[in-house]
Amino acid sequence: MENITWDYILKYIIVGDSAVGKSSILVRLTDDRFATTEPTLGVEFGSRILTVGDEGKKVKVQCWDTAGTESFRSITRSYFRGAAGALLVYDVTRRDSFEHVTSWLNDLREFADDNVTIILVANKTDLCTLIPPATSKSATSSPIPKSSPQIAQEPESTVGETSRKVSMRIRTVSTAEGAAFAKQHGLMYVETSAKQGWGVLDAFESSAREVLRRLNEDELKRRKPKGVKLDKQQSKSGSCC
Ligand SMILES: Nc1nc2c(ncn2[C@@H]2O[C@H](COP(=O)(O)OP(=O)(O)O)[C@@H](O)[C@H]2O)c(=O)[nH]1
Ligand SMILES: [Mg+2]
Repeated sequence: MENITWDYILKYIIVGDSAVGKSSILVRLTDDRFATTEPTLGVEFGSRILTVGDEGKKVKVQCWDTAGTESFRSITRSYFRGAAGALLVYDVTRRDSFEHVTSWLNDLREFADDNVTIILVANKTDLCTLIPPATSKSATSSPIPKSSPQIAQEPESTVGETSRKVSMRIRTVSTAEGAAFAKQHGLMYVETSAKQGWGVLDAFESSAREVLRRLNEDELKRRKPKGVKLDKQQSKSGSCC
């Protein structure tokens, strides 16, 4: 019997085009493995307890993996409500999947709650990264440096140039472009490989940290005494005694 307790339960959704790796990201989150995935029909579900932030809060992430195909789009949208976090995924080797990010973002803005924390996920980075044999063995638990989730900063145009020259597949969306898009739209940004395990847990953990930060901020605002605002008339006639 599961006797692990948690401080928060957060609903997450994973959206993006078909075959960008959404189901693989969910399997990596729940089972920490890479498996052959069947195309998702409708929605799938998985959960995992993560330790988040300096205070080590236990957060149960309940994640809904949605189908990216047009025919399931209306079902997909119906799962958006109540999500605290959303992973918006594209495949760095498929430019069309990046171009469709705007449309997924519009869906999220329209159908998800206003305060949803969205992280843009550039997946399949292993396809265009040359992994040294020494690190490839332990790659499942060691994210490459650029995979650390971050609120998008100034794009670095040269990152990864060397590895791209010897890439197994051509990277069609650069780090700079992905990060710039995220920055422009106020999203977090992370590079991942569901296959190698790079960045996936970080994506959930750092966005959960941001969700908790926003929750605390809202809570503080609610508790703050409102004060009484006097109108002009009251303040003039309000001289003492
Ligand atoms: N090389 C590589 N392949 C991946 C990665 N993530 C998913 N895939 C493969 O991409 C295909 C689609 O993955 P899937 O998770 O089903 O995508 P979904 O349709 O977005 O849920 C499958 O063949 C996966 O094995 C990754 O990070 N790297
Ligand atoms: Mg799927």
